[in-house]
Amino acid sequence: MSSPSMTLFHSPTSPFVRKVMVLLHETGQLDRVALQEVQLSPTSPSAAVNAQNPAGKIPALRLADGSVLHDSRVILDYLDQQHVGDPLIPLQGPARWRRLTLASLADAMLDAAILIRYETFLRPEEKRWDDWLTAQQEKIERALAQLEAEAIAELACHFDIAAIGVACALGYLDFRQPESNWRQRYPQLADWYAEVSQRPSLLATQPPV
Ligand SMILES: N[C@@H](CCC(=O)N[C@@H](CS)C(=O)NCC(=O)O)C(=O)O
Repeated sequence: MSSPSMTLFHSPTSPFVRKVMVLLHETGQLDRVALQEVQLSPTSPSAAVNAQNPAGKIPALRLADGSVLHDSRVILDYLDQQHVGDPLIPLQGPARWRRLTLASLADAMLDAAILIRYETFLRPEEKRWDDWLTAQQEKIERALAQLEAEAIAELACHFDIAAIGVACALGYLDFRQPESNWRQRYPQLADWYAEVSQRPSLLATQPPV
């Protein structure tokens, strides 16, 4: 086994990092990437990450030549072009735009869920803004409703970029919003997730309890 040629700035609780890890598992590339653990938040940034990604966010992926890729969408696209199996991002045609749009919807759920996390965990209680929190939660709810109504068959047909994104988003809801009971409101999504969450790539990348 050769030594890793790339370095991923990593945290086990980041759902965006998890997407990258799931793709590495699914495409057999785990041994190509060394993990550099970092702890960060918007109010306690990581100097190591800032030096690689001015946005101060993870994931960031340093390549063998020293160049750095971010954000998760770019990293997934890059890594999907580095293996010989079937691509997890369709190369062209309507499938490409549809699967990327579903993946983007999953990212939007994550953006909202992370903003909620920062608002409730980082921001001092007297400065919290309930209407803003509700608006973020509504984004998640609308996305879940659309996935339930329109995308179950598409998610079930292929574990690709769209499925990775949605699975990581649902996993993050379970991790940070365990009281949300989304399974009751979206039973088809719940059935799909129950099945895919048994994949080795998702089992191996679960956030810590
Ligand atoms: N759009 C980015 C979002 C990444 C992101 O929000 N990462 C969080 C950790 S889950 C982060 O680094 N937060 C630190 C900050 O916002 O300063 C991506 O897809 O990679």
